[in-house]
Amino acid sequence: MTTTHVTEDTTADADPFDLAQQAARYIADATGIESHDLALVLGSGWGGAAELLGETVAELPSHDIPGFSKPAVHGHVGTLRSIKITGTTKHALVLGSRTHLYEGKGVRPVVHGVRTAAAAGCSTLILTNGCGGLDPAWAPGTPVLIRDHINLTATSPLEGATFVDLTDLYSQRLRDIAHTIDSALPEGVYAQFPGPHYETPAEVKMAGVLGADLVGMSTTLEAIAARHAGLEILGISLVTNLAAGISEQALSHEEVIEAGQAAGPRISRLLADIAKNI
Ligand code: 8IG
Repeated sequence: MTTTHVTEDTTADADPFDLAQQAARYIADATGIESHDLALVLGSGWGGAAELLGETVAELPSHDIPGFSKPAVHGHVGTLRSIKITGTTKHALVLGSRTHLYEGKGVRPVVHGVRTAAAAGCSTLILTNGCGGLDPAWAPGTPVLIRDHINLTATSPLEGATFVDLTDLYSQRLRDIAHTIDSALPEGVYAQFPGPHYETPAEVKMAGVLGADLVGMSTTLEAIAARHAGLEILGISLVTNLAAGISEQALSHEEVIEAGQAAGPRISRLLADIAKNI
């Protein structure tokens, strides 16, 4: 007798764009908001930003939405919120957690949230993250606008002959808006490593030689999928630690969480002010 192994995951084989459409349909039905305008992905340290954006219309556990899975990292919030942005007629979709490439589920789940945001009507996407900084002048807690990225994951969210232009991937127009809120916001190039380990000092040095100012484990694959889906993108990193070898200190996840919490009120205000002006 042969036994067949049947997994519960029926989404793995689904067309990723169909799955995003299903998720968007679910969100429209569950929130009562037929079309959203703006999506935000909240990374490490950015969890408090949603409260300042406006009035929460609905909050959905992410794992109830087609194609979404439970968050893997402590400190990440596994909900999706629909928020009416104060002082505007716009509705924001706030993704409180992301799936990381290092979870080993492949690239499709990593970019499902972004594709869902596009399917839900969003035209703008704000990607945030916590990361390591290469510039010693950027103390833990410093927010940095992403000007460009280096994708060191050796993969892409796009499949087949999908040749997408990534010039001005991180919109100059949106960076200009961010600078009207805080003209002193620095800009940098973000390099995505696969993780989950942090870099060695030699890898950080390599990233610097290649032109990176920030090192992290997210964002670039999402930005690529977002551009493909037609979204205009703003990326903001929170430097939660100096990258390995830039300071004498070893890296710890606790330190990362603490730096995020300390910077929380300031960066939440910043993000809300930017979102209101988009
Ligand atoms: I928070 O120093 C955070 N995420 N790759 N390196 C990488 N990811 C990070 C880091 C870091 N800090």
